[in-house]
Amino acid sequence: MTDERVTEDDGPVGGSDDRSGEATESGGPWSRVVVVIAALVVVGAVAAAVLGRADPGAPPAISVTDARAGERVGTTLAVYLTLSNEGGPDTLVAAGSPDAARVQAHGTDEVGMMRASSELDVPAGADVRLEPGGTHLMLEGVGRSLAVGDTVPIELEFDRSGSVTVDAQVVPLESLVEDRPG
Ligand SMILES: [Cu+2]
Repeated sequence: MTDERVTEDDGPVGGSDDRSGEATESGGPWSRVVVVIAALVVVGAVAAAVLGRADPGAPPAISVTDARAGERVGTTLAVYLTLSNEGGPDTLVAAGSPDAARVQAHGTDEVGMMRASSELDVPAGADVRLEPGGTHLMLEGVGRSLAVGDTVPIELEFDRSGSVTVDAQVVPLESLVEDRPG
């Protein structure tokens, strides 16, 4: 009710008067500030808990979606999928399939050459997309004849999450080329 006195504090004499008056009656405004700060601290803590994805010490929580395989070319076949991690960081360290002699992660460089990579990082809170024209899983030595609509089981081995199995559905090669950006 008398808060305007604080802003009217422009005279040297009146100023000292106002200040002494303030000291006795200003518990109100200051306690309000303390309440606001306390509320902000609580809101921040709740937000941090809800957004736990940012905590590097949290266990990883990986889900695999959109798994699809190109048609077999010779005895090789490329698999694309999305790794979503709602938890702390993890790394894909190996992959396999009962339908293939070997499964490797392949990156694709600027000139379209494929390079094998032994590990694939899945950072905290990240979506890692393996897409046509980029990183994929290369199945080599595929013995079974796989037609469009068939599924290929893929076992993914993560450093912290352990083994995750996903079925990739075989799709026409043309549908993968259409996905390719540019
Ligand atoms: Cu490849």
